Amino acid sequence: MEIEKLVENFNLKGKIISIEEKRTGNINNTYIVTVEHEKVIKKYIIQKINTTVFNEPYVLMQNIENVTNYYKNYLRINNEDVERGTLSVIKTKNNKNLLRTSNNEYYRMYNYIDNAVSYDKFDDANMFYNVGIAYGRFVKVLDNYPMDKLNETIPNFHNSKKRLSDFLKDIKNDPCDRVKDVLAEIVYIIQRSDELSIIVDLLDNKEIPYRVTHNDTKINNVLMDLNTNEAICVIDLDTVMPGSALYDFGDAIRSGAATAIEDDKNLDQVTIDMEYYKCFTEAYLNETKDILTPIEIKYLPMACRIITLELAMRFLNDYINGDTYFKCDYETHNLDRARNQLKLVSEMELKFDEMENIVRKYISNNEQQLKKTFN
Ligand code: ADP
Ligand code: GN1
Ligand code: MG
Repeated sequence: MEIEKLVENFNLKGKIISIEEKRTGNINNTYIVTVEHEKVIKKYIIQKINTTVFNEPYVLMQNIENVTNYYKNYLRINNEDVERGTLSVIKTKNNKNLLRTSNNEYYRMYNYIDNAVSYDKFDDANMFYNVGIAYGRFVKVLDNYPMDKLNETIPNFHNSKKRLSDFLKDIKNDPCDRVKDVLAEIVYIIQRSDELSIIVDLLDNKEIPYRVTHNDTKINNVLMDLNTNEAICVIDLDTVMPGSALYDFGDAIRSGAATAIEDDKNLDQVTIDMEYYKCFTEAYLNETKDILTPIEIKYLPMACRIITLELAMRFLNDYINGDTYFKCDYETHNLDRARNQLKLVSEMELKFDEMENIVRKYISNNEQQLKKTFN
């Protein structure tokens, strides 16, 4: 359905001046709507929810409303910017947080956060430092959020162990006859299959706690102020669910400390920049070191390898299944993404000692914690 027609269903005033598609993100469709009312120009975000991925859109929106209201309350109490510090859902004229069209499509609307942008790659490590503060604060703000009030929007989303067994089944079925072309990549993943169990086992054995986690902590899910480069708002809250903070730390490093974007075909360009890794880790630990447990802190570097391997496997799995999950621009897009992420895993393995030393260094002012963490 035409976006212009849909906008009329939401509770806002004015005349539409322009609608522009924002082509970042691999799942939903995002549009920026510019409206003029009494000579004032205002922007909104309208998004079509991918219901193949999120099959309970009302449940998902309930989570987002609850979490953003909780976040706003925190910002208000701390005298911070309530308008720009988190997303604000714009309701429909029928006071619903979601618009369902006659052909069963689902759309939602947010206030556009002005004077801010997201990046797929930073050319300044300080910006990644600022993202570390934002994702660290996310853990802090939601530390006491009642987890039983959160719905699981995608069950087993970061259950890397289950993802591995699904992957092995799909290899057997080989629905598109593509397995023969990706044997080396499959072997690479299987050789590391034990690693995919580490975080799931720690959670299952209650060695680390479930927390309210974001689960999609790419750097382009943080809006950065255009003037100050500060990280002002964590967005893309579709996957906020109970999970492990380890995946969130790892996913941010995977996307922000990589020297190339995740679908760069030139694998020579793909490695992890240790200066970026250091900046994010310092900022994130400054915010969370009193919350995270020693075991969580110990596994932060390993989590970077695990989430990168998990995502490589997800991209390869989607390629094997005929590209039904992630948006693709060309036939081997998922395969290129998988190869890129596998190269990043290899690079992280090479630099692993250094990654561990950096975590050690940032908690070294607390001798007791250091002992407990690394013994
Ligand atoms: P996806 O789930 O497809 O990744 P996102 O919610 O992350 O979708 O939105 C895609 C992009 O749109 C973001 O990276 C950001 O640049 C922009 N965006 C999303 N919401 C807002 C907002 N409220 N204000 C300003 N820009 C936004
Ligand atoms: C998807 O929606 P987006 O583009 O922020 C995916 C993440 C992946 C990411 C890889 C719900 O995130 O899990 O890490 O692509 N989101 C979902 O770029 O599957
Ligand atoms: Mg996003």
